[in-house]
Amino acid sequence: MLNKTELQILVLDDEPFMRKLLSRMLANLGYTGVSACDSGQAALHLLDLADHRPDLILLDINMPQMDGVEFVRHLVEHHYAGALILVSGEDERMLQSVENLVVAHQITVLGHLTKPVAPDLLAALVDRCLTPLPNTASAHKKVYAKDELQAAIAHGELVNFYQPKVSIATGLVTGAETLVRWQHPTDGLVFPDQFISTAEHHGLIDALTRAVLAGALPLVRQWRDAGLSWKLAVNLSMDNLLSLEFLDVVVDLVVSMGVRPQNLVFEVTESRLMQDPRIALEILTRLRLKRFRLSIDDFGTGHSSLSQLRDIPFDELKIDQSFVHRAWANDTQRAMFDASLGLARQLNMETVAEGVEDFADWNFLRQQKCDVAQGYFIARPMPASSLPAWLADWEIRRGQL
Ligand code: G
Ligand code: G
Ligand code: MN
Repeated sequence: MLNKTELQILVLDDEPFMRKLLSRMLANLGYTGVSACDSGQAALHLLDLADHRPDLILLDINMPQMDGVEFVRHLVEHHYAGALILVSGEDERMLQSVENLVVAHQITVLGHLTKPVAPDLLAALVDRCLTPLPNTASAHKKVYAKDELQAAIAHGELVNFYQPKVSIATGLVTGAETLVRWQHPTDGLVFPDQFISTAEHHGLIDALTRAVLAGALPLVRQWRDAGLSWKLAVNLSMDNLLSLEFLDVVVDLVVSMGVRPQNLVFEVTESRLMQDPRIALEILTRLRLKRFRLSIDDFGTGHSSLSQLRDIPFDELKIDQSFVHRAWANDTQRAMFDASLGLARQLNMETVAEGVEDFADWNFLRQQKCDVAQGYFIARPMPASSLPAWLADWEIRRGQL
């Protein structure tokens, strides 16, 4: 890891005063390798000199010739491997969208600073360069072939994890969501983002969902036998809703396990547009008629959340984690959170907030009177065998909330 004298920092700002100010602040913090440029062109030229490659650029996004957004695109072309801090007088929303854009280019953004720059915030951000970052999404993920996944499903290599959901008013457990993982013989525990779309693409999603359900139903049965009315949620893919056979498979499985439909929730996300929505609509409506519960998942991120809400009789609305975590700190997010909550209430739906990561999130939800919370603050997804120990611990924690 680099230390303060080794780190090469470039300040890119068209205003001489800002260049001087930032350079001085950095020097006061003990950073000695600081240089400055007044334009994107000059900075790119510097970048091409092998011994002047910066590790960090403080980038002003409003510059007269080449603006910061354009500069970032050139950085990608120049294979820039360092980090960025965005500096601007623009409002928070604007800075956030530029930051999102930079992240999409797979450049590390340590954060953004609004002018006038506060020295302690600058120090906190620049210091992040000195500590190794956790592995980012840039780590390459293996893509699995159809045959391998098919064999895995057949051989029972898929295992269910469960993430508890709790009532925000009382802290009592209301149920859990089933999240599938693949216990791969050589690759270890593989997460669904690495095989669900493969399953959808190769027509394996019904077999996968059947395996998930078969694994989950005994747990619902166990809860029922213990006198608990917890509800277990299972994720459905839109591809599960392409043929009416799926409905019969689900109903047969549930009946054979002696599980009440009221205790099973189907979470549905629309990840892409459907060719024929009529079959999906029929399956969902008939599931609901049989008293299964329907939940609209990742609300606010799909293709047509509002029209789904209009057309499908959902019981529950899950507010996507991108609107939940830190909603209390971000006006835009908070507006979306409040709007989603209001919509759900008007439609008499139960509201579930996902991505509840800390006490501040929990407290915000409690004030907003959201019904149910799910997230790392309560519990991470875990194997069924870990649920009793978690519950014992939660019983203590919930008393302290
Ligand atoms: O924890 P996590 O990485 O498990 O979940 C990632 C995504 O995978 C979530 O969006 C979740 O909806 C999806 N997912 C998890 N289990 C299943 C499943 O059994 N079927 C489908 N279709 N999606 C699932
Ligand atoms: O089905 P859905 O897209 O809602 O899946 C939830 C996903 O979010 C899973 O990948 C799960 O592991 C993940 N998750 C659950 N709780 C949290 C949380 O508090 N924070 C974050 N970042 N992810 C979470
Ligand atoms: Mn879900």
